[in-house]
Amino acid sequence: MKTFYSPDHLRHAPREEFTAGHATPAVEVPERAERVRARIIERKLGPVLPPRAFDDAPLLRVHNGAFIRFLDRAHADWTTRYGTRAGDAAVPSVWPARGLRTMRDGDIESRLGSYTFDTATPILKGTWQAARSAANVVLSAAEAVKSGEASAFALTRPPGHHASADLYGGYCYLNNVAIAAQWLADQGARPAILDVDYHHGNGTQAIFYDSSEVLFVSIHADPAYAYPHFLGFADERGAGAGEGANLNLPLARKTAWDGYADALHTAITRVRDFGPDVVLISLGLDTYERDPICRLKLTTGDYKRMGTMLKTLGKPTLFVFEGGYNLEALAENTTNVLEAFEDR
Ligand code: OKP
Ligand code: ZN
Repeated sequence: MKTFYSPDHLRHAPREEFTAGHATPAVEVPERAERVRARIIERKLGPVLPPRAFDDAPLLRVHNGAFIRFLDRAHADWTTRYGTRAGDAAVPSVWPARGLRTMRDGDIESRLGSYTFDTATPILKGTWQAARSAANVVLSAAEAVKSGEASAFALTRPPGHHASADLYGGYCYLNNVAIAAQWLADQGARPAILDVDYHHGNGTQAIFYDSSEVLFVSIHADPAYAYPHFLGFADERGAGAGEGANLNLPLARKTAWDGYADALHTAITRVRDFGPDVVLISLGLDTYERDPICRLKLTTGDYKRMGTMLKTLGKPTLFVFEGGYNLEALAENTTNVLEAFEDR
């Protein structure tokens, strides 16, 4: 299997995030992708290839143009406003909640508050370059699958599935999997997205909620107790033409493989019924039993079982890297899923 990877992700190196009102060490760190890349090479899973440069058109099919310009300029605007006294990370402290006015062309504070929904997603000097290169990575991997590869892995960082057309958050800036799915649909394909990250892919869901062209299925910790808290419930089934093309399968705390496999079976059945000609997997490994920020109970061996089950779909498959924060186990868990797709 070909892996696509850009070292530009190293430019996005958060040091801390705000959790429950205090600063905690960041978990979405460069070492994540570096460990996975090293393990892919060790296990001889296939070549690790640089992306080619795509223009902005595929990004603009999914994201709002003003949002993209904002992301590109936000850190410079923050530095102009505050110099270094506010630290390197642009993070808002106020939001246009109910009754307040969204200000997408206001000053930097107004724009940060209008374009994000949490305090966990800092904009650093190199964030835009990293996110923009991740879009090239996922598009290059989509192009490989489109040209006949049975599968490909986009080793994207930062992740993407929490970002919607004009909102970033949850460590995500551009929605990598959505950009690839829309690009594939624009090439005439019929894509289905299956999101197995611990967290609901609220951004991906929102982007395709009204669409019957792209199926979105997500297995995740119930938002009644887990991030992103405000989307991902079972009654969200799509709207308008997209009615029925969205399926959420929320899980109880501490669900282990047996319960997980039931949901995965339901998800796979729905994907198969949709009749896709390409499947995109939002591959988060934070369902792992010793993930530092999550509460499901999958084991390292369970990721082989997951890969084997996904392979039964028998479709060209694009894996897109999302979450997973246990640095000791992340690379093994990731390659366990991917290796099930290798015929050897
Ligand atoms: C990104 B991905 C929770 C603080 C915020 C953000 C989690 C983002 C997960 N107390 N946590 O889906 O793995
Ligand atoms: Zn996650």
